[in-house]
Amino acid sequence: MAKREILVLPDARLRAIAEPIEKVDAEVKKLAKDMLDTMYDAPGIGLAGPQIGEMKRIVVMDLAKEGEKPDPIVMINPEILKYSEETITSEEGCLSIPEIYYDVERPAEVTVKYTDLDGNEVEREAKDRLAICIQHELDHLDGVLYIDYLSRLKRDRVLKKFQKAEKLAKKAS
Ligand code: GNR
Ligand code: NI
Repeated sequence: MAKREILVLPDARLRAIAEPIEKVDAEVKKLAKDMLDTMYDAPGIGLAGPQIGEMKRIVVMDLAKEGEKPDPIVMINPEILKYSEETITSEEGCLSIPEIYYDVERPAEVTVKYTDLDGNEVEREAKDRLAICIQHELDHLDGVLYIDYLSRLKRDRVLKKFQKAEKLAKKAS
């Protein structure tokens, strides 16, 4: 089990665009495993490459509830093909923005296309928590965070809090 460090705001890597993965090789499989280990340990329901400083288009998720059997999902080079008109609002959090939670409105259903760990192309329709998680994780691959959907006032408040925390941490070290 290889747990990796999760980057938090204001790390610039969280704002960068991740690169497509060219081939699903042993290195990519190892990365997916490290990401799942890191996500389960956190614990979280999803994790994107950039959150551990791997600037690659890969995300992992597991939406199984406590007590259910694990249901790991790995998406390589994922793309959303279709968004529903209908939206849902739900509270989101992010392992890279610890201890902050806000309501976000997003399309309620998506169709996503991706390559799986066997190198197969998969198309899948998602709704509810999975649809939200897919959108949240795919945003990370383009340097987008859920706080970007809040009012400027709320977003700036969050950013300031983490900028200040980083300054204090630097001074202490
Ligand atoms: O663990 C997580 N929970 C969560 C809750 C609501 C909406 C999205 C998420 S994803 C988050 C883990 C994370 O930061 N993934 O990038
Ligand atoms: Ni996140």
